[in-house]
Amino acid sequence: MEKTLVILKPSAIERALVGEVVKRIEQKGILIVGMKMMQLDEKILREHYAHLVDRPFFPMLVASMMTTPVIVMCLQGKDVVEVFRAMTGATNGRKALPGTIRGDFSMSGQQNIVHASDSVENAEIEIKRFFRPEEIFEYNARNIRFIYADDEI
Ligand code: IDP
Ligand code: MG
Repeated sequence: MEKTLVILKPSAIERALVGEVVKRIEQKGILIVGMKMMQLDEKILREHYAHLVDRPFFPMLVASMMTTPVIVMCLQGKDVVEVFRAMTGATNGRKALPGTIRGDFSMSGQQNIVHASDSVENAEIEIKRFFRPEEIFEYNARNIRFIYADDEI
């Protein structure tokens, strides 16, 4: 099944929102198949945010992502990339809709609680960037037949 990469950013750690985000993931019926705390460095952030390297806020973004350790997660589910992006909301927390993670917990364009892969292709690259293969666990929820219909699995 499809996988996506989520980062609980320093804004989630510092504001004690880890449980809140994990709760939403679990309640939705999305499976956590990898999860660990790590300290990001400039090398991995330059790679991860390569599409933003020329933007004026780039140095501030990189510095803020290194202020505390982060929690990286690999999530699994049907169409999970699109589903979790929708749960995340717009980049700027002030514009993100209420009900989304950013819409409910962020007032900032930068301190926006979570990163979520934006395409299946990028999810594959990002999972490899943050996890070793043995850190991703292949299993299924025992209640999977109550999360999905038989023809959705
Ligand atoms: P996304 O996180 O919604 O996919 P991206 O455009 O990929 O948004 O940007 C990555 C991260 O860079 C954002 O989540 C946010 O933390 C930061 N960022 C993006 N645009 C701005 C901005 O205009 N000012 C400050 N930080 C920004
Ligand atoms: Mg992005």
